[in-house]
Amino acid sequence: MLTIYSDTHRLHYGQAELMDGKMQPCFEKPSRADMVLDRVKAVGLGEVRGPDEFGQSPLLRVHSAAYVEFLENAWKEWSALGRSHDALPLVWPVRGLRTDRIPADIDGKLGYFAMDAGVPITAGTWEAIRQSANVAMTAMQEVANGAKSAFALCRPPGHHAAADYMGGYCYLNNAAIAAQALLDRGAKKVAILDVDYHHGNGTQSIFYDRADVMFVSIHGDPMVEYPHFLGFADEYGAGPGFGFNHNYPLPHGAAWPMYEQALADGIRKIQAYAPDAVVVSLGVDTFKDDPISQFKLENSDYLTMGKMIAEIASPTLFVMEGGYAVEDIGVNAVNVLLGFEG
Ligand code: SP5
Ligand code: ZN
Repeated sequence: MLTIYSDTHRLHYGQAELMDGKMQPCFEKPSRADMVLDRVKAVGLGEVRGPDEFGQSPLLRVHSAAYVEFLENAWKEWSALGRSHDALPLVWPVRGLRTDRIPADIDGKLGYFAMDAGVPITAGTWEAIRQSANVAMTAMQEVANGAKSAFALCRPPGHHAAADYMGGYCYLNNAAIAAQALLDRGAKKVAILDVDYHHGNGTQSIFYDRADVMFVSIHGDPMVEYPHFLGFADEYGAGPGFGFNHNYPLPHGAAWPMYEQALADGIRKIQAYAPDAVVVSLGVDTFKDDPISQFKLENSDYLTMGKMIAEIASPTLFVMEGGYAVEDIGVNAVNVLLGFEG
């Protein structure tokens, strides 16, 4: 399987995030991608290539122009105030507050375009997120051109980012951008299977009212897990999209037997949909030793996961999302790819 990877991810390295009431070193850090790349090479998965440049048009197919412009200029506006630490949001327009105007100052904009404070913007963030989307697009192109599969080793991840907000370490929704690009290149139906531990709220919301993208997600129950405000089992889609969204919230402590049942059911839904291509939002924060997550998958379970995904028998693009047990992230992510290849 071809892997697309760019070193540019290193330009995005947030210093700290607020977790459990404390500022702590960011869990979403460059060594994550390094570990996955090392494993890709160690097992000889296949060629590793850099991304092509796709410019802003594929981003604007899923994100609003105002949001993309905000991402591009945020660091400039922040640092112009003499601030050299990460830009972070600190105020949000919740119930009853005005969202019909975009604030003019950067502190207001950060809150307007964010769902949480897990999204530091640094000097290199724009370049890194742009390139992460290019990585997804380049791997997408491979699948659009007839490859059975490809791996987009994206960093930063994307699935919490919606049309006009960032959150949960995510800025541009790489999987959604790739799925839309597959449709723009002739696919009639694309299924997105999100196996990250956290619900892919951004991806779900982007495609919620559409029938040309089916979204299936298995994740920690939002009653007790981030992102808390989306990802429940009764979210089936809206309007023409009704019946094309399927969530499988699972309790803390879920191990492979329970996970496998949800995955098998989600895969049956995708098979019935008969998509022209599948995009897998590949997070491996379902691992038993993940420092911020509560599922109990083992290294070998990821081989089985890959094998089950292969049974969909559709061209498949794997897009890297979360996973914070850095020692095991490479083994687990690449096990899915090896299991897929059989
Ligand atoms: C892409 C991705 O996986 N994003 C995850 C963002 C999670 N952000 C907040 C997690 C809060 C978890 N609280 C757990 C407490 C552990 N001490
Ligand atoms: Zn996650």
